[in-house]
Amino acid sequence: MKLHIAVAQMGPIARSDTRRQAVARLCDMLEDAAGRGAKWVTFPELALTTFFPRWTIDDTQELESFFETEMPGKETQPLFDRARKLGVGFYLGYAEIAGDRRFNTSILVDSTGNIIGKYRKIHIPGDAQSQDGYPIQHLEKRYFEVGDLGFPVFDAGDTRIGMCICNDRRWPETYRVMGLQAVDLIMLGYNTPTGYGRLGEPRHLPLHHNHLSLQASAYQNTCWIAAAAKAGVEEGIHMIGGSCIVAPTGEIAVQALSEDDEVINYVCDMSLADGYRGNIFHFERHRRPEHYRAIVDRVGSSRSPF
Ligand code: CDV
Repeated sequence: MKLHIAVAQMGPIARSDTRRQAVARLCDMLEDAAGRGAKWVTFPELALTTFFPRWTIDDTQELESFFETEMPGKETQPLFDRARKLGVGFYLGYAEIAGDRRFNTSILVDSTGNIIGKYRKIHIPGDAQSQDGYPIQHLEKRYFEVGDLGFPVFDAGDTRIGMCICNDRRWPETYRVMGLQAVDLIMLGYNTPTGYGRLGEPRHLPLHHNHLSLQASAYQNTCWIAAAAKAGVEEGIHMIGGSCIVAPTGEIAVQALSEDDEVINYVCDMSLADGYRGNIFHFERHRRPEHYRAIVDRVGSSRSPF
């Protein structure tokens, strides 16, 4: 079976940009992807606003202006309408308020404009308080709870689709839990700054680690991965691009070249996974879960330097 998919990378979104402006950009890229024949489009993490967790925001009203209370809401409805008109499904990342709980969320919307899946980010990186001495703050732990939905996989026609969000892509457990549910395609969005974390890290490394994680995971879990960045200089912080579609061979099939709004697309041969699933990664025959106890029993290795 062939599945034509697209990834819609976004350039920066300014703090002052409105939802209407962001949604118009998403609609334009949906149109572009559909025009090329794509049936699914992956948008970035927090695709409706700037990456607000880079700031300490104490004003509740301002903070809540970055969150969605309903999906679709008045301002996001046009994206759903456009998807239905074009007959294209999509993944969308956004900040969700559910009662008094806040999550970093993604949804899977089918080609009739219906939400068929929801995921809430599990690996929440960064800190709850801003850290002295770090040029880039990353305060997701201040604003988001750990997701409570696990890593579900959804049936979308003949394709089993899973989702994760940004930092999740660095953790092998993310993919293996979905691999064990026979996932065919994992969609994910990310916002990754250059220069976060280890001080003095060479500037090329974040992009290298991005592709390293995606390529190894697609191969080891015999699935396609569609990964969409928010890229470019957003509010003074450089965000990596490198949005891509990765094959179960571990190869990058296609990659964005710009750090701006850019659609990339690829006709995926879904049978590429079969050779691996039937042999080297035949899970039932070769996995040895009796030796993997530590993965669920232990959280860390107690060798953390801090
Ligand atoms: N949005 C993210 O989850 N960003 C992290 C940063 C903090 C490194 C990432 O893993 O890319």
